[in-house]
Amino acid sequence: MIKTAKQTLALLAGLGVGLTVSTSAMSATSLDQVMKDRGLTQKDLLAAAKTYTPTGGRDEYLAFASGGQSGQVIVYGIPSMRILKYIGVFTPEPWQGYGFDEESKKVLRMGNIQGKEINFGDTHHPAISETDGEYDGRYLFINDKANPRVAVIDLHDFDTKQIVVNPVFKSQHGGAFVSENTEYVITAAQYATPYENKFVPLEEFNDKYRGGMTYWKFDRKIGRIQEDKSFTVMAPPYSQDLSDFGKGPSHGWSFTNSFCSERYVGGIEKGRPPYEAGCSAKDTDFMHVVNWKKAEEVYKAGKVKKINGASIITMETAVKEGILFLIPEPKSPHGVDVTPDGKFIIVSGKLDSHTSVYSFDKIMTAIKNKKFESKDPYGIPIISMKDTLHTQVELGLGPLHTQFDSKPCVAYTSLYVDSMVGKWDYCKGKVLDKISIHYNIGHLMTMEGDSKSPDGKYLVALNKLAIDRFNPVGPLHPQNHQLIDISGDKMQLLYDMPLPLGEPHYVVAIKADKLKPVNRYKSGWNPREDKRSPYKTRAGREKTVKTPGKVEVFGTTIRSHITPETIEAEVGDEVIIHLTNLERAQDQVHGFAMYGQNVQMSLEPGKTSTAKFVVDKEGVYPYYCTEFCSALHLEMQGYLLVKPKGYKAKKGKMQEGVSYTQADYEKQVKTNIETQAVIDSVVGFITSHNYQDFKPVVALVEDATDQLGFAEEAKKKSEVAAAKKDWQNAMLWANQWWQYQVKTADMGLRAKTYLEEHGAKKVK
Ligand code: CUK
Ligand code: CUA
Repeated sequence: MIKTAKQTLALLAGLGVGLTVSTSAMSATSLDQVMKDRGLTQKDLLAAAKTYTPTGGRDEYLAFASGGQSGQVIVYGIPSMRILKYIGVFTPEPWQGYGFDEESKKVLRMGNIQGKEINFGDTHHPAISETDGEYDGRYLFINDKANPRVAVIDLHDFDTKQIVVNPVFKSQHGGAFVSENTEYVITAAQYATPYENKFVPLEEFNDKYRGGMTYWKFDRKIGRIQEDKSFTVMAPPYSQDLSDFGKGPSHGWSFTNSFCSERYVGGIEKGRPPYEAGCSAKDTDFMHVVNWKKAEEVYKAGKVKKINGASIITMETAVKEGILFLIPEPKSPHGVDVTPDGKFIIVSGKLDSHTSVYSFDKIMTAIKNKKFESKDPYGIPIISMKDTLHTQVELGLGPLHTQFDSKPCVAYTSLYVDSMVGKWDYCKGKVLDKISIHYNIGHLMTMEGDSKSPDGKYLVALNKLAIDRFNPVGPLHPQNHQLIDISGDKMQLLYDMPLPLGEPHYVVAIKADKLKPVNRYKSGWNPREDKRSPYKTRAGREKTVKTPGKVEVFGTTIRSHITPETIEAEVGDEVIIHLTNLERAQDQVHGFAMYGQNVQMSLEPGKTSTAKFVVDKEGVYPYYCTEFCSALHLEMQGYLLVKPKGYKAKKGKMQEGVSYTQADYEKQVKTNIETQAVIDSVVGFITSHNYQDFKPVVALVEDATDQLGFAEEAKKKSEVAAAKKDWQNAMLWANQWWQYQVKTADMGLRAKTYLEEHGAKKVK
């Protein structure tokens, strides 16, 4: 709701009277009538009541979904299923200025592949950082399958801070998953390739193409992955798929499954049967069991081979040191999920109707007793399935991924072919319940379902197809996330949420109160590097520095102007614009965009951002604020003037649209004096209450004090001009003085309303 300055004043004049306009009278229709009109059942109403979140209400959980082909992360609330944010990760995201300001370009360009700029990512699996096996809400990791990359998002501001590129893989599906204390983030190769960046004929697939698992070292203190402390365990070309870390008793171990362990190479164009035929011929594939603690020791002892600068534990070393083992698993598995107690590993083969539960204890016993059924062609010991299986359950067709309940032994598995979720007991090996979804489910997710203590409550089904569930919008349909209530014995479908942004493969949800994001930055902050920007500019210190071939602006934004309002350059100049948002109040964001330069900045309170470009054509380039930040937002504008080389300025005065008289000036001053009275009474209200106990109010008061200071300066300028009988400037400065007053009043009003609504106490 945007008020004009006059309306704001009118409201203020009433000082609270009529501010809390009562919500509209009760709707004329009864609940029964609404049910009848919309064809709703009691069951629908129950479902609605379980998800409906009244205005101003908050969600109990926040979900972080991969954005699939959008290369982003989608944040939404549960149970309301309201989307809260898209976080730019591997793809430019204009709203956040991601990929359009210099600071974020640096992050995006960390993801270059062999020098090439990549502006696309296929995000699959988000993971929240853990402490002691519990989600701690500090960081989020996400992988890119198309290009073997991992990104780090800091949940203190929901910004992408780092992208790392896997130096040896050429694809990377199985990530990101974190170990119990986020020591490592694992990613596994999918499509085997040579590790070196060179050509190797497909005829040498078995000998020269390799898969593997990379263990990215994460440094919690700095919140970044340390590439030089990360290592890769080389593996045969078995198309390693998903992974999971052990926890509790299985901490120190990780599990990665695979498909196409036939090592089949297709070639339709040469008359060979396609990949799908050759990759599903055997009955089983291999689960890779890795002792990563041991691998870490071996890496630290320097027993690695360097390829493309990365530390590689070869298969030979892995076998010799007892790091890598294989166990047959049902054909074409897609999920490998460690149970919350860390005792079992659940694998489902897409081409098998069983879900298999492996016992970590049994695996350890076999390894300790060196009881192997054979070796694979690369000398890796194979432990038999029957020695390690705890149980198998016939759940349904196309089982994929498994998640866990808060109730012991209860798991949920997605059934792709059946389009169902199966609820079952993995200890006793029995099916408990099934529910249909719409349609063809991939992953599913329960609240904090990857942690040591899942919360249960809700389950989200991430369906591959929506088909007929929503209004048609052309051949490309939105994705369908379905919310299911799992608090009772029977699952209940609550809600369909269309997601119109890529295909989110996986999502994780954390208790919302574990997240403590900031709502403003320290002044002059570069959030991408989490430090003070060298270009921080304070109010009154704005300047434009010209050097040959370069114009560098140190500017600011505040309601409602950008300083500077004109920038002059010559054709061929490099223009660098640093802007600091001086605001401190919550949600007081400005933006910056300009004609013809592909520039867009998001200036959150306190942030300093930089735009950089070369002006190669003369002309007039308007720029403006891109966020509707205030009543005079449209006036938050300016011009970049690009002159031809060697242009000589013509003599001339600014052409004014209106001339002002003494009467105009005096009228304005009278208004200003009345406005000041209003401000004084609002200030009186605030300072007579314990406003310092309310952080958002303190921020508003800080901003209001700034604006009032500017008002004072403008007032002086108007008085100086008036003394010289320069009524034009006297009137203009008097009006600017009033503009500052209006903004002061606006913030004061917001502060006052907040205090009233939050039960502030009178202190004097
Ligand atoms: S994957 Cu897409 S449904 Cu990338 Cu985890 Cu299984
Ligand atoms: Cu600042 Cu609009």
